[in-house]
Amino acid sequence: MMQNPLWPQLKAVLPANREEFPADLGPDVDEAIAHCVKEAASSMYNGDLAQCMHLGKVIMDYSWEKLNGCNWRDVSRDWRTAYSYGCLYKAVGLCGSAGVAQRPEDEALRVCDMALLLGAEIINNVMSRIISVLKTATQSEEFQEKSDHPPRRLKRHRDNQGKDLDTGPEASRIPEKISRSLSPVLSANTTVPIVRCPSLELFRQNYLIPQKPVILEGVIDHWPCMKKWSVEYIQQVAGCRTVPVELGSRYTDAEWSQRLMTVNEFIDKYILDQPDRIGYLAQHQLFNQINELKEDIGLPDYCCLGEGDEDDITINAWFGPAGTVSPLHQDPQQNFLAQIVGRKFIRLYSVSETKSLYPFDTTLLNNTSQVDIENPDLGRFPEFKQAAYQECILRPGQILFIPVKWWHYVRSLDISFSVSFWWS
Ligand SMILES: O=C(O)CCC(=O)C(=O)O
Repeated sequence: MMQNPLWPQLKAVLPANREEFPADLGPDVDEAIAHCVKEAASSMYNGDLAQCMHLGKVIMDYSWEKLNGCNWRDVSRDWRTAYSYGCLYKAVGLCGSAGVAQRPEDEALRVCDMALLLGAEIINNVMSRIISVLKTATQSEEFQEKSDHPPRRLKRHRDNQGKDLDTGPEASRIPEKISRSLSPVLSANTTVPIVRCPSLELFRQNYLIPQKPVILEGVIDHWPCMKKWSVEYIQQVAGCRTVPVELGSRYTDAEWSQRLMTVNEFIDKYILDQPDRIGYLAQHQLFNQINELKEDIGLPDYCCLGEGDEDDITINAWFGPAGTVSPLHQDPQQNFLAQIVGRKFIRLYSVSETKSLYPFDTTLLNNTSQVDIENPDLGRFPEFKQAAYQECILRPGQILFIPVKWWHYVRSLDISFSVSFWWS
């Protein structure tokens, strides 16, 4: 088989020779698969990339069964390592041999993302280095294609003077005009207080210790995401990446599901077209997967008041159209919910109100309320109307502090991108 010009670039990010390429697996992996992992490594270094790809597929398929055969928390790390090796061989095989597919880099990128999503880290994060090579290749091809076919843009939205509201990177920053969701009217005595740049000590004394919600302003203005993030920018840095997307308006609905798709597909189908069905990129791993986005954010300084290490902070991405809903639920850590693009309506209830919020009684959903808080069925949930709450419209540049286990309901009013930090 002829070689693809990408092969030398991929080779450059791999260990220099077979001896330096570990291909070692832990004891949980069957001997036959452990043998395939070594064989594929030899094929790769001998330049037999067709065999490398074939073995990669076998390893991926076999370990896939192991990854899906039990609860995720019981899956052995050894099998996740095997899966990553399978992905590496398949990706290298796809791109190393000419003529396997028209744009083998696209499929190779998808395979590498699967390794980042489900596999374990191998060879000092080699999958991310392979992704960088593939991305550079796809971007130069896309550049070529775009010169022939101009890219799809956001639908035109004009103000009442007929001026375009959606040109350039400001497109997703004029959400009031394009909102398809109604903004509720809030009463002054239930709104969450707003404080500008409090000192660490003031935040600790007035909000963290007494566990009181507060909106912090002026704290993330310097993060690059505040200037850079727009739908176009996300397409540019992450469009070709595969991510899990939640489909359906809320995870408590029977028809709610998850699907893997590229960020471009998500944006085309759920952000630009704004169909009746909601798609939500609500992702715990997005920032580990897409480094360019991680570099645009920081950590709120107040996280240092927690007892855990920085590495223990979980950073989540929440990207979706107007109308995404996270039903009323509680989480076991403190949360800073930072709003980067668009606005969100948020309602909060303290832990002491739990009884009036009627949590589901299944183990999986016992942190989620059965009440649809914007349209409560008071016949079924009569005590709900007594529950005291606070609420707010969270705007770009603001961070909402949600104390541990406080119940929160979130509905986006615009195309919205938020980042939450769970810390203890
Ligand atoms: O923004 C959302 O939709 C949900 C955020 C949330 O639940 C969280 O950060 O814990």
